[in-house]
Amino acid sequence: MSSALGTVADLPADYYDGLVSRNLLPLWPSLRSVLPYGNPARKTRPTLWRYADVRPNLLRAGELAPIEKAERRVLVLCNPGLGLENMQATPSIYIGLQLILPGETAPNHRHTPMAVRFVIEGQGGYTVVQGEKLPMEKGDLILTPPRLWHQHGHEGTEPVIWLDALDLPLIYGLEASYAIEGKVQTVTDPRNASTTRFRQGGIVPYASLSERRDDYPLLRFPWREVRATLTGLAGVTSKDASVHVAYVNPETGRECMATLGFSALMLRPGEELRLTRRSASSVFHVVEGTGTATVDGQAMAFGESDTFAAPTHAEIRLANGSGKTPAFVFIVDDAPMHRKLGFYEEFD
Ligand code: 1HN
Repeated sequence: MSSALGTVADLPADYYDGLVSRNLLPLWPSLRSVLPYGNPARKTRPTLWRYADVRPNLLRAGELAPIEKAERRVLVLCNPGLGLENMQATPSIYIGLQLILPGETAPNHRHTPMAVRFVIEGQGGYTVVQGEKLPMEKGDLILTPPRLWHQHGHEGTEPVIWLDALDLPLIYGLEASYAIEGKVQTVTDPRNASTTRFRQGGIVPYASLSERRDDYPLLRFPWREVRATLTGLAGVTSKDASVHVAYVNPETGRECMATLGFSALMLRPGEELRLTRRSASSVFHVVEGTGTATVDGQAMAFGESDTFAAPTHAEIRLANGSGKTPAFVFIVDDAPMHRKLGFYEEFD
């Protein structure tokens, strides 16, 4: 039964002021705002960040902010609905575009938020995670799990730019976000052995069957393999099903990180797709192709390397702008967190 609840104005002013002076508040005037009926209140706006707008500003940051003065040279993709200063693409997802120039190194540290890198352009970049050197090619996904040491470097000749996705808004909101500085790591595994060990889905080192499972057995997912998998999948997927793969822990088959989830979608030539509406918020990054995203009725034309955000419970439609070539999109969402907390939902 829905009925209007009492307001602060209904209360004697001296009573209300007395509550406030004792650090107390009545719940009922605010109950509908923190717990609305039917749908959550959402401040997150469907927002598109064009790479053509970000890139020149990021390259300018390369001139304005030496790496020693920046530690990480990043422009943050801030959702205007959430307040730019809060650095949230969605309520739980932080997204930044990071630039590293030839010869630069970004110092070793570890922190409580988890991070992933998704490479946008440039050759020769690398991240070292716990001694394992992970090469960064366009489209590769690199995991830097919570509390693991990581540093970046660049052995190439052109600028390297990647997208960082972190669960920072959540961890900061928990007042649990902090970092520890470290000495430069010694590379103990120059060959990125984890990506060799788990080269192919469905085939794992035999010891995985009996050994204690690693929380993060695979730290780098090469785009070459993901793209080939999507292209193959398109050949065996019916027209009315989406061509969509998830990045998982190869030992458990479950999500590879605890809080945020990662997936890649192929839009076949001419395809128009309505995604299942669900409780999770998400960020989409275009790897290849052009098209239109319509999020809660707002149409946004996208091209290669553009990034856009969709709030929780959003209605999302994606249309490939080409009838001849496929489009590929990388997706970050907070579905793993929603699932673990017991409120993940899909609608219709
Ligand atoms: C961080 O550690 C990195 O290691 C990038 O490259 C962006 C944003 C907020 C907090 C930590 C990195 C970050 C970050």
